Amino acid sequence: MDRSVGLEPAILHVDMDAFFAAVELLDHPELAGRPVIVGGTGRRGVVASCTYEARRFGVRSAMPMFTALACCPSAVVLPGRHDRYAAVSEQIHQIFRSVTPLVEPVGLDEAFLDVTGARRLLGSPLAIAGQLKERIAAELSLSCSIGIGRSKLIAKLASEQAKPTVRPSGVAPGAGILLVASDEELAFLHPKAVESVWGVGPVTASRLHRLGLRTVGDLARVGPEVLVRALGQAHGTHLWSLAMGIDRSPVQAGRPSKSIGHEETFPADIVDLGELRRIVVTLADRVAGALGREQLCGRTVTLKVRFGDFTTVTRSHTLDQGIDAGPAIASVAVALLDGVELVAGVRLLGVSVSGLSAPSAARQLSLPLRQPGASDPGAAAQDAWEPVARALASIRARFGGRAVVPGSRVAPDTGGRWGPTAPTDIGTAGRPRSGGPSSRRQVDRPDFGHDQTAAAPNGPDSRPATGDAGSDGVAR
Ligand code: TTP
Ligand code: MG
Ligand code: MG
Repeated sequence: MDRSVGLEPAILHVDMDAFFAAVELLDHPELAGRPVIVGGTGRRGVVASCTYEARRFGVRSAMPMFTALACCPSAVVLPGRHDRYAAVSEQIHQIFRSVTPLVEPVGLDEAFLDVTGARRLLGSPLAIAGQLKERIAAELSLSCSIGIGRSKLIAKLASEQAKPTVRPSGVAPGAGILLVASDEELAFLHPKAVESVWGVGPVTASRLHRLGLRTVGDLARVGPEVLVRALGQAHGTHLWSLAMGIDRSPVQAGRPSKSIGHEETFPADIVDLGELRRIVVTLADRVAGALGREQLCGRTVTLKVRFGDFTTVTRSHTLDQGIDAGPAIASVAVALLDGVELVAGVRLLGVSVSGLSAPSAARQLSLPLRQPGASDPGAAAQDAWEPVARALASIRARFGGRAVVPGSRVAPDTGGRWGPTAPTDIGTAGRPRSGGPSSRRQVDRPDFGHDQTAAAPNGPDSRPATGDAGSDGVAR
């Protein structure tokens, strides 16, 4: 008999503390206690992770490195080693999976675990969290924070609250584990800023602020109608539910990365369209390589263009069939680029593919895709190219744009990244609306100057996808 039937859901959110920086400290124990920053060391480098000691001086993730060093000139700055973090991440996720198969990874350093059914064997959710924390400390010498609640929303916010806190006077250890019981949920949730809820990025937040709504409690009190008027039906009702503590999004076990992408920040803004196209092709190639390694294909291609003033445009197109070949991804991404009004020099370009699945056997038979210009592609390859051709026609019809160049392999490496190339879960940055192109314009936070696009870690811009992504187009 399943004794978990009738039990309240118990969801854990586990997030490593200062993950990249903590891994660096493992390998450089002599730096313990020092402010350590991991990030881009170039002129436009950005902080990826920093120890809590560095945070005492005001250093934060995503801060330009020159600002971080102005806050904390004594900081030790280390370039990232993505492979190392990925290896440690795999060990962490193995520990998660030893507790329950219901693990939803969110980026490298965090996951949701549904332990509702694990209680029978392992004890209360609090006991399970304690065992997890101890194992991660004992086996990996790393520290994590764990939130426990009935829903992913509450668990995530609880893990954030369980983190160490930083004051100018020093770092105070956090609770480490925080359980929010169901009858405490609203008291826990309502004092929090609206930005702490999924679906509230900078654009939504400023709309809410204009209405005088600053806390989650304000959203709950004002009622769904006001939120629907301000944000539209889907986003408004969803946000109201969350404000009432209602989040039924399940822990999606074993879910593959929501998307795979690469992006690149340039040492100087680029205005030349030809160069931008070539970079898009290069990025698409890298995405294809990452898809190949993970044996995935994806239906939605998203292009991200960030201008020198940080204004960011994301454009997506969903094909009627998954693709995984570099030229196919490149063709769609270049078509999307051609529809973007290049109002200023471009600081960053990103290409990602989402809507991931394993390529179907039928599709694999038709590979390789026809390379543009190839003489006799063969019927099968032509079939495989068909969805791309349809996508291009549809993108041109929708966005207009310049002549679409073929996705040829011209690949100057423009550099400017701080870390090695690696596929990353880029959350749902610019999450495409299904079934067609989408375009949004936003000003958002600085990039990290490296390949890892918003990796669905902490922070209001990086929530796992739950329901409506809202109108911000920021990573949820
Ligand atoms: P986070 O879990 O957000 O941050 P953290 O683990 O460094 O610190 P915290 O204790 O607050 O959880 O992100 C996990 C890793 O993802 C982080 O170590 C580095 C990477 N990352 C970036 O590269 N850029 C970013 O802007 C953020 C937020 C994270
Ligand atoms: Mg973390
Ligand atoms: Mg995280």
